Amino acid sequence: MTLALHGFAVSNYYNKVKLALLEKGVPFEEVYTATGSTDPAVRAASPLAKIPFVRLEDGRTLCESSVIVEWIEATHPQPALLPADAYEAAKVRELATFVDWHLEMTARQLYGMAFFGQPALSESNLARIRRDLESRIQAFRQLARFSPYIAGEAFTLADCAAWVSLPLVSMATKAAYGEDLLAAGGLDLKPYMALVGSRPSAQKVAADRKAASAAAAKKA
Ligand SMILES: N[C@@H](CCC(=O)N[C@@H](CS)C(=O)NCC(=O)O)C(=O)O
Repeated sequence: MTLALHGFAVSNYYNKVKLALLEKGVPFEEVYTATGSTDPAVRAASPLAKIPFVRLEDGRTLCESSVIVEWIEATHPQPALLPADAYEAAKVRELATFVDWHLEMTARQLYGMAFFGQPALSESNLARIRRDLESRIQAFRQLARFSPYIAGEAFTLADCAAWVSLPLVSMATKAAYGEDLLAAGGLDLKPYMALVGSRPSAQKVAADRKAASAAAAKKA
């Protein structure tokens, strides 16, 4: 059995794991799995029915994208996506944590109205989320290096998190506030997105995401 990546190709967290697998050249198959599944096999693998999760070659499972990419790094160390130095590796994890938990999860509150046609949030919620994002974007800027990769000279796990999620923060804030809060906060993502986007792994993720979005739009 091959390693199976469960989820779908428009999900940023799915694509974070997919990017790491492709960078490492780990063979894997993709298994479409929707969120919120009540299938006992899905619930056994991912108790909150979130995606992504993986089923290993021997049938064991793991959920949570950061846990999965750490497992990939530990079992397939080359090419390394974490620095050998323990402190530098922790700095990479620090950045990935800021992207996932402080930027993306905060912006995620806007996705319903920004991307899925749900009613607009209340003015007070919009103002609270904006305040949170503005301060978190400055905190992130303090840590992010963009020299040229997010944690320095090498492509790392922090780039797997950033490349898939930072554009969503831009798009969601633009839709909700009429202003890209990352750009307004002094972050020009374009050169970074293009740099990572030129990697074969990222090109595959982007092409698959585009095809999956087009198929979903057609179905809708
Ligand atoms: N912390 C989780 C977040 C995963 C996540 O939120 N995935 C979304 C899809 S992009 C999902 O499953 N949403 C459905 C839900 O939260 O119930 C991870 O890093 O894997």
